[in-house]
Amino acid sequence: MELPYLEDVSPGTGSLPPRAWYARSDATSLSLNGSWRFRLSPTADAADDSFASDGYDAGAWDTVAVPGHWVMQGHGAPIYTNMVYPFPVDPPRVPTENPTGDHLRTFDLPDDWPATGGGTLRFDGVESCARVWLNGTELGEFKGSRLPHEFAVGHLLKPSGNVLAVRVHQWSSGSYLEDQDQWWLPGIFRDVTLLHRPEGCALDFFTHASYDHRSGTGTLRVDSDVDGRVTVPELGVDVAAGESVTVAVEPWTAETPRLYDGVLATAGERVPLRIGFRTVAVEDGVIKVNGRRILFRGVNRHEFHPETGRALDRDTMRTDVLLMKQHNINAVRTSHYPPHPAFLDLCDELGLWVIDECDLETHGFTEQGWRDNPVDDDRWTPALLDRAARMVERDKNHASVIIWSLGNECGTGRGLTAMARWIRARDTGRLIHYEGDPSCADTDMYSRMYADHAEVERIGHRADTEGPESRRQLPFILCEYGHAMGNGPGGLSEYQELFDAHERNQGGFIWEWIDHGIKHPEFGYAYGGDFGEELHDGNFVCDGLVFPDRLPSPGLDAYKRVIQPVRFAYDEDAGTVRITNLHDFADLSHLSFEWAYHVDDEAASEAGELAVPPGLGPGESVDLKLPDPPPTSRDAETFLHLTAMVGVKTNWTKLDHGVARAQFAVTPRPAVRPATGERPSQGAEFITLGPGTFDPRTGELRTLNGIPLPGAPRLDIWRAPTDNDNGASWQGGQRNGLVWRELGLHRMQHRLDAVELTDDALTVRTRVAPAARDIGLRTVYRWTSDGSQLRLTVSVTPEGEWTVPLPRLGIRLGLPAAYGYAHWFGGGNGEAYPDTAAASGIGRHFMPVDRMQTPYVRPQENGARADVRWAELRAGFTGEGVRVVGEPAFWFTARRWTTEQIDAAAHRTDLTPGDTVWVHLDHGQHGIGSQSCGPGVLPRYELHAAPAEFAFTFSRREATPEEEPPPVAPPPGRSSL
Ligand code: IPT
Repeated sequence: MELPYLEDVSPGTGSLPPRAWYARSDATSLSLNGSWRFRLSPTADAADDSFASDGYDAGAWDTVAVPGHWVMQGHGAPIYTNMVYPFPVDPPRVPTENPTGDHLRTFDLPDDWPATGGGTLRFDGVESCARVWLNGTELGEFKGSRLPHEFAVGHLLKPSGNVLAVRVHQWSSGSYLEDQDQWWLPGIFRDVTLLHRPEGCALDFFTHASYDHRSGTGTLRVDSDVDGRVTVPELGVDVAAGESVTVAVEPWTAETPRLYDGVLATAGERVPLRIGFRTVAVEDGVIKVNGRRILFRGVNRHEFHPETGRALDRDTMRTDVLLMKQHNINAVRTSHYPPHPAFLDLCDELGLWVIDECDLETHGFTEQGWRDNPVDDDRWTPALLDRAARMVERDKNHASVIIWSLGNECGTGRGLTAMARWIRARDTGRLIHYEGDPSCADTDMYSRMYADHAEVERIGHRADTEGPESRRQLPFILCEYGHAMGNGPGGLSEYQELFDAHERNQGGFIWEWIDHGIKHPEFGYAYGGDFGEELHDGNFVCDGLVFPDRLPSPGLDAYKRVIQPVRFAYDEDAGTVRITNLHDFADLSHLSFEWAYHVDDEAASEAGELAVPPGLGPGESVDLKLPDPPPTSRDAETFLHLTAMVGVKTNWTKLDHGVARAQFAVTPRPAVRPATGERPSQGAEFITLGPGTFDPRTGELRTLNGIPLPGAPRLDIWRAPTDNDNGASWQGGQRNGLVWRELGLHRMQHRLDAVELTDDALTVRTRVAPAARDIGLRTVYRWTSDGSQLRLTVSVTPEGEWTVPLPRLGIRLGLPAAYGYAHWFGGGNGEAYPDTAAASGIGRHFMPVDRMQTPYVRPQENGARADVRWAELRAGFTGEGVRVVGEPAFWFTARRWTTEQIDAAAHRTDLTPGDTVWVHLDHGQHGIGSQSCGPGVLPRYELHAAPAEFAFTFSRREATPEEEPPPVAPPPGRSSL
């Protein structure tokens, strides 16, 4: 049976050979973006193609914006699946129900459109298969959604009334090659442009610009299909295309993105060139650029916008690059397809290493043990080679692109080998990446995703003995790690240590940059299943370092600290700091340094500039003497703060932007004064002890300083499981979130054993345990007072066999809604958990309780602040309130809803503030880890059920009407900018 074009395995017919992409030349062009006529049909052939012929009246059709996806514009709906195909696997056939969008646009040529020459029609991206007509003549059809396709159309153009018709099928044979973990979003989602092609215009050209770090020279050769001259005025270069020239240059690196403007002039066209000189090679088993080892501090970036899907405007692309740069990120893997080419222009200009990945993934074939996998079937090889060529030809002139990636999650096969061979023959100046083949037969590096720390350490020692010997000679990267789904990822610092310790471990790319939550009137942000999909993978699509609106998450703040390019090490005895430049190329001349001593919560009592030699080269260290710390009274704490800020004009951030910081305790935390001596008294209705009144029957605290408590303090071990607590089904190890629930840790019962009054204390003895289990926690609350303060000591003794870590261990209490302003001395200002605390700095923080919430798209445990010495909840910024001092320091969380409500919520909009401020004072929190698609919590961050004792001292905080209200802290994530 002969298959129709959308189902045959060919990449298409009628288009021009792929070539270099450039935004503008002196040739005229016409953008065909804008409002197009649109008609949606349920099947590929429901409507005839007469709409493409001259004179068709589409006046009754709807309209859509191009670039755009029709499913984001009210026609049909998005579908989210991770690796399964949302249609039967029967390659290359696709379902009869195949949403098909007919697009129509009429246009006139502008008045200055030259009368001579040709024209090229360019589509930068159409998902997944398009058939194209101009003025009634069929041009051809194509697949390869995130790749450009051009057609020669000069002979068909008329001055006015041109009719461009495009039929787009959601499903095609190409869909089998595009099984990336993302929303399925059909449509013409990138630009459509008509390019004038003057006589003698440029065709394809390839800029080769290498750098010899020994001589400090660059060698330039621009190969061009058409004769021409290459000029680079700044370098005095004026040579024929194809001719090499060697001159002294400054090299391009991601840290020092030096570009030289040039021109390729053919007889009929002048094409601007942006040239970056750099040489990429593997030497001694290490990836080197310009002779130096590089370390990827990377992210995986999908193209995503919560309202327009993968149709991104230039501002959004720039925002992404700027946010990355501002968070110390130096590399992007364009998971899992070539991005809009303008994004790569930004990477060239602002400086990011790029792994450019081909638009290829066949992950769904794992469901059948990779049987019939297109990448191991010669019939599909032409389509694979077409994709490789379209990526390489389009992007080959970008300095930022240093590695080509064959695709993602395709298993193994001959087709991949064919792609690698073709790429190597075409481009000898870059390396090849592919993760899915452990033999590394086709690649220049060994790459893994989600390998745990122990494995990365083994690999670092080149002791990964399970693979072929040849692989151990290769450099290593983690193309995906640190799964940023919901709260987390945890354990990044420990990976960074392994990257720093082993030359072979050249860093990695966090999965992933952005949550793909789609803006939704009811849910806030929608994820898989919210559009009624039959088959979907839920919120697995929300696993980014930035929220859908690009607000940085605490995970991004933490990552910024973990990868900061300056290390500070304080030697308390010597009174010195060692500063190490962790850049790969740059010295420190762009940074200014400061030291400051902060005494307790007061402003710096001393601060000054730190005279770091600006010429300190990459990898070099310097020891600097610090001024002596100021004298500190017995009840204050002193911290040394060290910061590195941008001190020169840059194109990626403002002056004084913080790049690196560190904090060191100079004095120990002073002991907390004991609150004892007062005798509890039993009245008719209450037991009174200092500022507290208690229920004599239950021993529960009813009022504190006269404030009635909607929730008496009591033991709490439950947290709304995070995505990383719940883990992924295919991950090894115990999935704590599920085990906790199975054990019943979300419905602990509190049995009262005794309420005892003694001379100096009220003691309440309880046992806290889940129904149906013999495990429990003996819990004793001991209350004492000095008359004005009330101290609670909690002693916990586990009983039975606890085989799981505890989610948290602490107390929870409820305050009336008025106490909605938090003020604390401790870690902040953002969220932190034991293994995600890199960005948490001790100081005085102030925030409305509403601001302390981290808005994960799927609600889950969030918002804890680490190392808190004391916290206040005030009625108003300067109002009266409750003060609590912890012994030892504690995890502080406050919110207007309960853990149970978070646990029951599916979307942000399910959470609405109640009339209680729930306060968690935790002695311990279990770590976060990365098990939603990676390793779990490292042993050192597990919270084991073990005997524990901790105390909180409550007192009244008086209003301070004269106090200047402190500036309101920025929302989570904006703090580190
Ligand atoms: C890995 C994929 O490469 C990526 O696209 C994404 O799905 C990620 O996981 C999880 O969010 S594949 C996984 C099965 C290891």
